[in-house]
Amino acid sequence: MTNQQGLDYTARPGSTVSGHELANQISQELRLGQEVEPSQATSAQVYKASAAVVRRQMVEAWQRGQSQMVQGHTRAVGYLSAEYLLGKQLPNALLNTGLEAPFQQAMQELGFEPDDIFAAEREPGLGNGGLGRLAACYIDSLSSEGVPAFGYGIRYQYGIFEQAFDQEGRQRELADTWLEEGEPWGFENFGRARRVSFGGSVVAEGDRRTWQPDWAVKAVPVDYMVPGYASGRVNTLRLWEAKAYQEFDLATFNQSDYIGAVVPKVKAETISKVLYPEDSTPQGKELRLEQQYFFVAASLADAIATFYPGEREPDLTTLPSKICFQLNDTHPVIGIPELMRLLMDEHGYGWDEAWSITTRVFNYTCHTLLPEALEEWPAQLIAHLLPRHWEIIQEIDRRFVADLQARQVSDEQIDRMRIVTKADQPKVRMAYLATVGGSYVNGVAELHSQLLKDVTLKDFSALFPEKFTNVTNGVTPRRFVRLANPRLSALISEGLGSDAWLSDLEQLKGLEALADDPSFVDKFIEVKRANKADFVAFAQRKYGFEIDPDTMFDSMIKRLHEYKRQSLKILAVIAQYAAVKSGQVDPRSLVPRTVIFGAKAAPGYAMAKETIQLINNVARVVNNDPQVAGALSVRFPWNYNIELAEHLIPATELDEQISQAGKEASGTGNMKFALNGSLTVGTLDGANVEIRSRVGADNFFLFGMQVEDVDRLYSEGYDPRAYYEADPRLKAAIDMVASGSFSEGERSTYRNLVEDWLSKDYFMTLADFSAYMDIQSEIDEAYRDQRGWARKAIINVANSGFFSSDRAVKDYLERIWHTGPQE
Ligand code: Z57
Repeated sequence: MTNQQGLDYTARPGSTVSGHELANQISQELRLGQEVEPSQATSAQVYKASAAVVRRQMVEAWQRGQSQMVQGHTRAVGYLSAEYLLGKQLPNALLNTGLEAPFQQAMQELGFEPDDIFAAEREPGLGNGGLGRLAACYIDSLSSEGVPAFGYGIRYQYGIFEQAFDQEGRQRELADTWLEEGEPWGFENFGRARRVSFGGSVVAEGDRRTWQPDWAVKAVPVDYMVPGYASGRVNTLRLWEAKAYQEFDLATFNQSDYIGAVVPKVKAETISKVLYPEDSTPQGKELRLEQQYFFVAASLADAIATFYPGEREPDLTTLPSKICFQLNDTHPVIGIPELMRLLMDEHGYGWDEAWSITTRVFNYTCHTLLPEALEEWPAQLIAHLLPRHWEIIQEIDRRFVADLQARQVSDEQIDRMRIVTKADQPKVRMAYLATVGGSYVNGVAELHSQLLKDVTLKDFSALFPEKFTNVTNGVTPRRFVRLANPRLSALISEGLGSDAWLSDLEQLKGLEALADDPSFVDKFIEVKRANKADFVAFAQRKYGFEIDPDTMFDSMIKRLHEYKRQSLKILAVIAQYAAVKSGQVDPRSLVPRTVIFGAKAAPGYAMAKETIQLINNVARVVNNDPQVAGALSVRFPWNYNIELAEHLIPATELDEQISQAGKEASGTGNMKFALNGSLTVGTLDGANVEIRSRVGADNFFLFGMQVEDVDRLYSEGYDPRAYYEADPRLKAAIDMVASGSFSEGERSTYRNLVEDWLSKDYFMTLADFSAYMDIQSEIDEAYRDQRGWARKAIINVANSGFFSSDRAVKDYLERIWHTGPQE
């Protein structure tokens, strides 16, 4: 039996196992693997045993896929990413392998609740936000499409920090101890360990230059299986762990220097110790460059060893037919000089041949428009840590400049385009290195790709237009619809007559006709109501919140960043509150809302942290004020992560995508919401543009300035204070913050925020405030008509099939990777 992609459904791992058989295997694993009687086992033990059993179900398909990949002739994809924000593995593995129903039966037989078992899993938070979650969606879709692929990254011992709020509402960061009690999915593959070296110098031997490093660590791969949905393919996510070659120095220990004896171990393990919590602004830290080189060097060597097994002098001119590497942002771009080094210094190729291979295997995805988010490494740091790479980068730059001169490019433009800046303290522009050293550069939404060509990489796109392309982001409907929202999934399958939409999401279009079918609309309303009730229970249990299910659930979940403008949302809430307090608005005239925020701030980002504190204190004041009780409440569940997203998105009715136009590269939360029947209030930014054009202007609450308006206002000279003076609602809100209403009378608490609003407001929150308030009234009007609202929501779902990561991966296959399913 095959599906449209010609994939073999019957090859689906696990699909032939009965519930009873699965129960036996789990019991056996509990008894023999954990030495516990099933009837005595804890949820954590059953979880661990279940994971082991499910893993075993996938082994055969995994091995088959691996050998087909090595022996076959289909170009594989190596996705190089410093982040993978995976979320829990067990429910996903069960769904993709067809073991969901047998597992339910098995749990019933053994006397456990599946949800209790799932709850025992700690989610691997090996990413910060959108970029890391995108990588996780893409490896799911690569497997689901049957494409031979590797995800390569770092197995951080501590992932994204756990967020807590203190008494004052400030963010506190705690270590994410996800490995505390072990973890059943990763397989430490010692046999594939690689040496990764650092430092030292370069020595000339005749006409050959070789690197003599002065220290090295062992990179040990921890392999995770990535089962495709109903495809029978299981790919590998290979996350590297850093270890010391000499873990323990006995001589030092014997001199009673117990700490000194483990210094090399500590130093080596530091490399994969912790995920950098910066999202979209780089931190120029030596350790971060060490992390980047560490995983990229190990991955490239691993890929070569995989495709040329046992060959001492492989013909690496064939490498581009074996694999291509996708650079997820600039973090892995050091791979370009590393492959040049491997080809020249280790395998004896000349520059031209090495360059021809290198530029054909690498492609680069840019995820940002913020100039400060493009990594630039001090040349001095690269020279110190990776002296041979520094030489190679200079030579790439020299040849590139010569090429530009040959094309009659002006000196001024050449200086703008140099990979290595001309300065006393030169820097290496990693985005430029990626653009020059690879075949394609893509942005992550239509608008973003256009702005890359027009602004960020303008000079490059003018000279090398064929390099530039777009792939609009996508999300996996398996995790974010099927698993997160089983009720809606069942309704969709009922409406469409099958569940084939899960691997062909454009089929959702068939729901459009049902938007005018009253009984379908009723069922849709009932699904949302039940999801809201679930969220209320979850939030009560987990956070102690008392949420009124009969309010509009209005959610803004994403990293805390000025450009995303959580400020705009909280100012609007404050303005509404102020209007009630001053008697201008009767709270009974409002559509009752629960405004829900989820956001982590980078630990060193002061303005973002002040915003978090403000939101928490607005929540404290508003939620305790009987005057607005029943009309307005604000909730800020801490530690926003995949689990929270999976609970909140299906329950949300209105989602906020309100970044300043031209700043959000794409956004992917917007897609998850649309697919789950939420309506968006948003600016024309990132992928919002494409969502709106697909779902239709009537079904999207658009407001605010567009990119051209922003540019114009900026060049005219933007004065935020004028907006403060002009709109009394805005003035009242800011005055309330400044006067200490949310800091027990203390006027200095939010000084930085208030000062910034009134004097800088770089992302023009104040300029968009009035339009934002006005659209909120329209939203209230629309919400009063519950059936009309549901109809719009259904149309959103029906027209969002494009935003599947399966479609995105197919676009990459066609436009960039030039490959497809394993043949
Ligand atoms: C990150 O999460 C994103 C961009 C970055 O440069 C870094 Br670093 C981290 C996000 C963008 O901000 C989103 O707009 C986009 O949807 C996401 O990457 C995935 O492309």
